[in-house]
Amino acid sequence: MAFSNHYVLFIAIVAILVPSITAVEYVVGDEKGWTINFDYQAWAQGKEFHVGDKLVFKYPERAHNVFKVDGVGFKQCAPPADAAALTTGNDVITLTTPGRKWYICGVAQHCQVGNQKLFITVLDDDLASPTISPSPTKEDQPSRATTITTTTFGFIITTLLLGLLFA
Ligand SMILES: [Cu+2]
Repeated sequence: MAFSNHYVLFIAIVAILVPSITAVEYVVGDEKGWTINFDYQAWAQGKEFHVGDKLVFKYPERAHNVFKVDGVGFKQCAPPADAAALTTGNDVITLTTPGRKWYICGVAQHCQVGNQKLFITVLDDDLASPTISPSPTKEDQPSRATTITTTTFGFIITTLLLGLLFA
């Protein structure tokens, strides 16, 4: 039966793509990007970071970099000796595990003096979802990146479905 085949395919596609649709891409610092003299704690406040979401660090190449550090490295503005920095100027970090995450800039005194450091807590969706209240906080955080991602995936799904229907 052609119809039931399509139906199974449809369910499979939705099951694969739904987590991608709901993932949020956060441009750190929004239009200011990753820079000095910006309050990244204020920026992170009120945002909910979930496993699967992405952080995008944007800055002019070579002006800054991104080190993922631990709590001590964050406090001391010191990346681990063996750590490699992200340096492309458009560094995307996917939040793959829940818990606390720390990021600093390792260029000159940007972290110490310029306060170029970010601390976030990534929520575990498996634990968080039953307790999520129907509060209107989602409306506070429609970033441009989210819209673009959702639109792109919506387009892909539509295209796939049309392809299936007319196959
Ligand atoms: Cu910097």
